Amino acid sequence: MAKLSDHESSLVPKYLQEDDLSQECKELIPTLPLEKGWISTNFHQYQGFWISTMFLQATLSCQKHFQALDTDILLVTTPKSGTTWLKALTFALLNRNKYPNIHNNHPLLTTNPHVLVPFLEVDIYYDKDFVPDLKTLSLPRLFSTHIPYVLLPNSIKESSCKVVYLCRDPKDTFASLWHFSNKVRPQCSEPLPLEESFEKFCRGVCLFGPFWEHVLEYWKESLEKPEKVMFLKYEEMKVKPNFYLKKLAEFLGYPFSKEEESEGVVDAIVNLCSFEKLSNLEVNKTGKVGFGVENKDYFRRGQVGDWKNLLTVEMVEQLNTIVEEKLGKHGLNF
Ligand code: PAP
Repeated sequence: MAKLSDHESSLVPKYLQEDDLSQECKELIPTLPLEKGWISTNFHQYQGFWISTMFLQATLSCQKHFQALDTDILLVTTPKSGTTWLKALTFALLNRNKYPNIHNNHPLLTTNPHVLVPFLEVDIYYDKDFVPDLKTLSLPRLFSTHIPYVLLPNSIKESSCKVVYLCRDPKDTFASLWHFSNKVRPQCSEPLPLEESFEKFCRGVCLFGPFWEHVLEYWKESLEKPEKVMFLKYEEMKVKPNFYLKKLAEFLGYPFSKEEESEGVVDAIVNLCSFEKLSNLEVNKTGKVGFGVENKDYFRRGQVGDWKNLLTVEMVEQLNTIVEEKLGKHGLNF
């Protein structure tokens, strides 16, 4: 790809700037299988997972530089599995004493959840020349990532930090991903043909895919180390958000007291973080997150089963069969 001039670079959102690569990445890329990306130009298959050029570089940088603390909390998802929601809920629960007045003055009322909880690969390690000092952050440090388990920095696996994994019915994940990709693709590009994108998703070719391998790794970890990895499902959280928020608080070591429950703190956090509330805030209707995606693009419908408005009967059968074969035998169903 030809290098952009400074002026051109300033017009292109950060997530589409792909020409400023580390030497390590430049040497690695030609050795990896290649596919066309959904949003970015390319995907590279690294240790079994399809990753865009810049996220590959950021993943390598994260592996090299990130030092987990025992008190850290890491929120993990495949893209479009409910990341924004999980970030909001976890931020609000950890900071409930700092911001007791949820209806006035709460950061989530004026700041997008992605700004409050940075992604390791999107916000922290994206730039090849800059490794931020994370020692000054207040504890517990809260980060998020889409990085597959196999590619996480060792210190995350070896420390006692907590990992919260949220997954979503792959049919809705695919639908959300397809809509999102069409919104944030470079302006001059055509919309992604649905059939072609679906075929790629079924082959595992999507950001940090295959979807099922990503989910399975964290599912197995959660079974082996339930004190370290908590596994949540979007659909279950939609049905019983209060129940799962309390479970999350217990898992993280910040349980709600009886007084807090009777004072309605759990309800207040669930309401504040609901799709209806967040998507209607001015901050989430305007503005952009640091890497250039518009805040509003993180809020579409926020429903379970919206795939029914997109997928054909044949597509549903095909995806259900794959998911049953890959995940059903491990006890994971949607
Ligand atoms: P990311 O992985 O790219 O960060 P993520 O937040 O997982 O994004 O994806 C957005 C999806 O979560 C959208 O789903 P949809 O396309 O099916 O509508 C978005 O609507 C949904 N979402 C965002 N905020 C919430 C929320 N507070 N509650 C439930 N769903 C939400």
